[in-house]
Amino acid sequence: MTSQILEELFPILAAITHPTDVQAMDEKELVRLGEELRRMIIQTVSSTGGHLAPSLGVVELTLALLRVFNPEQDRIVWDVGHQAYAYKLLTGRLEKFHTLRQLGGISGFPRRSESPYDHFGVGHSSTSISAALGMAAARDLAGEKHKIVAVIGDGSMTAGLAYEGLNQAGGLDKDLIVVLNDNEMSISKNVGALSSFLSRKLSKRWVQRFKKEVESIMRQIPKIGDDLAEYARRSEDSLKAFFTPGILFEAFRFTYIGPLNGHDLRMLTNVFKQASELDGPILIHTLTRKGKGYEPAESNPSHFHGVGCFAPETGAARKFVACSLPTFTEVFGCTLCKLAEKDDKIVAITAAMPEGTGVSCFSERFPERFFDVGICEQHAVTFAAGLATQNMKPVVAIYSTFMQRSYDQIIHDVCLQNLHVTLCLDRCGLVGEDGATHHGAFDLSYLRHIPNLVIMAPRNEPELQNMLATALDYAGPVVLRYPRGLGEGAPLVEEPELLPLGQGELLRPGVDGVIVALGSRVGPALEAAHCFFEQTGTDVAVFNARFVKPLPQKQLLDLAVNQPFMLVVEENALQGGFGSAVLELLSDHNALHGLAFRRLGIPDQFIEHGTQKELRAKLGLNKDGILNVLQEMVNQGH
Ligand SMILES: Cc1ncc(C[n+]2csc(CCOP(=O)(O)OP(=O)(O)O)c2C)c(N)n1
Repeated sequence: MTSQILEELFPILAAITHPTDVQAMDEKELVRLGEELRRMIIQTVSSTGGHLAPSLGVVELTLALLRVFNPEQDRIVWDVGHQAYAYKLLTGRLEKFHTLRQLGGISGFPRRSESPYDHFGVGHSSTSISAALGMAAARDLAGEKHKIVAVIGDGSMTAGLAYEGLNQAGGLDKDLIVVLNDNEMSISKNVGALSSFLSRKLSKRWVQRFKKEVESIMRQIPKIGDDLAEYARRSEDSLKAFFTPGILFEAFRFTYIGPLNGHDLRMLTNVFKQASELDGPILIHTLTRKGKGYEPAESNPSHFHGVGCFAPETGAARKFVACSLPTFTEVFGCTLCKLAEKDDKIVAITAAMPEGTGVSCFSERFPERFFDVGICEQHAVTFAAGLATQNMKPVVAIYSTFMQRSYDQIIHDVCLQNLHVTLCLDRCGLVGEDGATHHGAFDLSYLRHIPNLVIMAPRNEPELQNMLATALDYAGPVVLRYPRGLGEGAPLVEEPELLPLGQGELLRPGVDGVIVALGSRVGPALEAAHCFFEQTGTDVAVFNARFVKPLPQKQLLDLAVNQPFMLVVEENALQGGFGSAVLELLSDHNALHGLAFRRLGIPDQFIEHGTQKELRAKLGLNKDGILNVLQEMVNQGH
């Protein structure tokens, strides 16, 4: 969009040159600005995809923050950061907003390298209070005076990390404002005891009626009854605080303000102003509606939490390629249901992502065997370990990137005790537009060295089915890693079969070299080998490793002896990944002598956002990239 069109369609937004410009605006202008922000967010996300409903829900909250705080001095720390689109638009990123989540464009999350107004980089949840508290401690050590505000959602408040932050903040008594953005939703409906506690919003009328009843009961107590009744009459505030979430936060020594209507800009601005003059830790509890101002998102906030391209007039999804193939996630979910029909020991666990990880169907079919633990990946794994000690067969479905949080639980609670827990890691490898915070680049590196663990990666849909059945049959800890998106379209099997542990399969024979590929990279490796043969007559074998642990040791050693070169391809960090495992094996067995050896994988850097296709092309992890390396190896005489 040119600046002229921007000025025509979004006149108030386009006129903003500094984030604090909103401080001089009158109410009418602010209302129009709110409308322009929403229109811009809906229009852009409809063509880029992104986190629509969370951002629409905090338009007034964002404006109120910038009415009171100056992000040039003050610090605003967003939790998860998926709701910060309005903030991006008001802090200098209007002209680049159409590049949201695109290769080379602005990120879908706050990033310190993107803007001086992004005070803390984020993408994973529940970090804001800890980070803001660190900033507060640094401010006080430097003798500075600015304000620090953390904005956290009620979903993100389900994670233990948030309470670790609250606990220390209350103990240190630092000046810090936490805004709790409560929309009663995580991605799906929020879960757990705390979420029902937070939603106990009492009307003033209810409190007054309750107070009258308490008063009359107290008056009947001989001697002290009148005094107590007088106290009860005067103490409406403490009574209300006692029955509202205030009691929880007051226990952490926060001053609690709320619950407040998070769409009432004038009132929010006043409250933020007053709070900025108070000392100590303060928690402001705001109630907002996820998807506010866009009917399709308000009525289906889960779907519009993170959404692909859609028609803005109706909200209907726009699928560029009509596709009836199931994703790996869907194949996993269906197969799990099938296996659970025959085995009532199987239970499924998700950390606040039933749709994303494909276990919604399980939750409907087997509600009593389904557990959504909230955004609590660490707890999910230890909870599964507990279930496994009682002979249940827990299956924990979590994205690779979020499973990073559970590293110690996997070692200490699961693998050390050799418990039968199946960890299903979705979104392994490059995930696309969510970018650096979300790529599943590291799981093999943070899991491969843990004793007792079996690690498998399917190349296609039926192999995923077989691996899930194998994992549930094997009485120890297993990791199953699969990518985001579609498989190859290979037909599903009716009855999954058990695979022999630590055995790969030779998919294509060849005598001029071998590609050893893992999981999602097997398909492109096969294509590259076919193409290379057609182009050059060089006949390269392709081996589907299937297992990272135990490695298909004998098969790999045989290939090393019989082939002139070996190229290992994976979609994990090269450091500590599958290729490293093969290299260690060959080195330990003196099998590298006379063998040209190369690895292809994710290099030692954080990978930005872009489509999966673009990123794979950039990193040489597609058919063409593999072909190039084959050509190089042949050119160099291996
Ligand atoms: C550690 C971690 N686990 C899971 C997620 C995926 N995730 C992103 S947003 C979200 C829900 C957050 O809910 P809330 O904080 O209430 O924000 P809302 O979207 O409702 O505004 C989840 C589970 C994540 N970002 N980080």
